[in-house]
Amino acid sequence: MFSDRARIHVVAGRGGNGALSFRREKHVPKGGPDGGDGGPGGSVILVADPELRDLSAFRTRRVIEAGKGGHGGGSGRHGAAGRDIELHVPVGTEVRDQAGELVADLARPGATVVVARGGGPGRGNRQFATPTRQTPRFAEIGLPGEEADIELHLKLLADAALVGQPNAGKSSLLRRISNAKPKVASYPFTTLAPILGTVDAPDGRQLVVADVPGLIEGAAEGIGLGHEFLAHLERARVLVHVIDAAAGDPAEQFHAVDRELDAYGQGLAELPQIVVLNKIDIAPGPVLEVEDERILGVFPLSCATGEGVETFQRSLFSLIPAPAEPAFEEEPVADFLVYRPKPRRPPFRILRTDRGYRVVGRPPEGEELEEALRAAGAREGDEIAVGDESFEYR
Ligand SMILES: Nc1nc2c(ncn2[C@@H]2O[C@H](COP(=O)(O)OP(=O)(O)OP(=O)(O)O)[C@@H](O)[C@H]2O)c(=O)[nH]1
Ligand SMILES: [Mg+2]
Repeated sequence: MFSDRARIHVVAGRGGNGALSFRREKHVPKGGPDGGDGGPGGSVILVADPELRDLSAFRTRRVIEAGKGGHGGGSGRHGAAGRDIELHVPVGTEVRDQAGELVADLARPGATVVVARGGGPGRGNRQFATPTRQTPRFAEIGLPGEEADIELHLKLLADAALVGQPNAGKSSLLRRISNAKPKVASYPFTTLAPILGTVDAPDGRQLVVADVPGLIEGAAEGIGLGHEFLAHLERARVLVHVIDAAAGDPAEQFHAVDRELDAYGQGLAELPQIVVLNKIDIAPGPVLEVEDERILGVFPLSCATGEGVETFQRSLFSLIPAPAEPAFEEEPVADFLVYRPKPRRPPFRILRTDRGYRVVGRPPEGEELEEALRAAGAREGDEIAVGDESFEYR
């Protein structure tokens, strides 16, 4: 069963206690303090893994705890660092906090976010010795690790997404053009979960196309399979709108689906569309009487006979431009989105540099930026570059 949501409880490890200890040697009557520091607690880190398809791994794994830091010991022994837990999630996973605020978007393979940071270690009494206080009879205890309820929401990353009413032939089309083999049947709502297929071009270029469950009037209010799956269209660059030419006026069907996209919001109604008029084997010569600047092209075809499919497939590659990926020398950590109900502020990205982090895009200021840097894994002393300025993280 495909699972695109998960709620997990993450607990970072507590930092180990510093030791309270004095040197004991045969011929040294009053040994100095030698209590070592505790080890830092382990953190819980999410990592975007391109091998994963969904979040079903979290159905049975709800509480995730990182390791505790070890306690310090005598003779200056430091406690061991607690073990970090790296949780693998599919690429395209959005992370929200308890309040429902978007914290980070793991949209790139290898992107990471620290969702619970390990507690700081306690210092041993050796660290507190000063010329005037030679026998400190105290040590620090380690700090508790962070703990949080977080929500994961997978939004598939596809170049194009198929939309249309049930039975229009979306899955049939994906079977024709890609390596995916979704189920096809003559009843509505055959497709119950989104599926991705890869379409190959002769020149080696590839496109990822998503097939999502069919959409009917009122879907935005929860009718049919509802609009739950429309979230997977949000990140598509183009919608491939599949219409059953044998099921009545294509324009009416077009508008019916379009109204649902509009009702859902999140920019779906603004996405460019490539329209497919399917089933020309039983409804030859269909015409779409719609004037709309979002429509990049209209392709009559038949998934049953294959007629027109090749032309459509070729056009997909010319109509969908290659993604404008800015070239970054640094490694992306994650896309962070500061949630504003509307308008949605464009994401900013935090990149790892050799000395710390660089923030690109339109970062927020103050606490929000600090929070994002913290989640990216920034530690005291890291150099943070924002635009032309740079400062030290603390
Ligand atoms: N005659 C004819 N039938 C087709 C064509 N394309 C698909 N079909 C049939 O239409 C029915 C629905 O096809 P699907 O591909 O399952 O449609 P879908 O849009 O994925 O439907 P849902 O998953 O329910 O939303 C199946 O019985 C297909 O065999 C076509 O070009 N011509
Ligand atoms: Mg289907």
